[in-house]
Amino acid sequence: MPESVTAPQTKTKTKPKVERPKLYKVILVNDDFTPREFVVRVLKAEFRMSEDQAAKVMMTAHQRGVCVVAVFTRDVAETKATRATDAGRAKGYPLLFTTEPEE
Ligand code: TYC
Repeated sequence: MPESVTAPQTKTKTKPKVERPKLYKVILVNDDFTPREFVVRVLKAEFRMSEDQAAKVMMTAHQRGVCVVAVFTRDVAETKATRATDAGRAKGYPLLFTTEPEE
């Protein structure tokens, strides 16, 4: 077959085989007992935030009740939320991180 002759195209579009994984928000919940500096320390350690980023997220939760920390796949979001919550519990603080699916 000459190079210019090609077989007829029978399929125009193929459904992508991979789907984007659903994403989950990690949410920081305010409380009246956990020290501000401790919240900032946990945000920096578990979510690799700068001092400035962590302070802003902490203050947003402090003033509004909750703040979205970051968005991850489900496993990563749940693991980080659990680790961050456990860091507070280890010090006797009621610090709470929850997860919630993105719309
Ligand atoms: N409200 C706490 C205080 O005044 C600080 C704090 C901020 C705690 C955010 C939790 O998610 C939180 N010491």
